[in-house]
Amino acid sequence: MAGNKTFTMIKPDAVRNGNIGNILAKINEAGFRIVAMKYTKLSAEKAGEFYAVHKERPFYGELCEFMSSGPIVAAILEKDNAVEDFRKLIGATNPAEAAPGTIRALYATSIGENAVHGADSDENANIEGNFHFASTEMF
Ligand code: DAT
Ligand code: MG
Repeated sequence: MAGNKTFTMIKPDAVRNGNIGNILAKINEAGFRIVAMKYTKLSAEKAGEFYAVHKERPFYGELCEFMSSGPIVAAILEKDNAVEDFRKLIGATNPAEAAPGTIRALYATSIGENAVHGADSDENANIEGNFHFASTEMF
């Protein structure tokens, strides 16, 4: 059975472009409840740890540099079928391929700077949520 929580980050490009409010509004309109949320910044080392699954990919260095280039908003979200529904809401990794109306179609600038992160499985949602939040920060 699909779980009811996912993990997201509003990435440094979207924060710099003033889109925190717009993105949170889309998340809210889509029926997600915020379980935990913080405005924070990743060190290059922490970004590297978060994206360790991609460390053999050619874009890994660029990805870690970008994700530590400015503040982000990290959040745990709750809804039925959260992981899959949130991936639908954000759209494809490459904004040029993201469906109209999705968060990446609206606010991403490029495949590397694509406005939001969304966990890709229940297991990763749990790992990523625990990476950013202590259980006492979840409501
Ligand atoms: P997603 O974020 O849609 O789950 P992913 O897990 O494949 O995509 O990649 C993680 C992030 O890495 C992605 O959001 C942006 C960056 N990335 C992926 N493919 C890339 C590429 N071809 N060039 C540059 N950055 C890339
Ligand atoms: Mg991914």
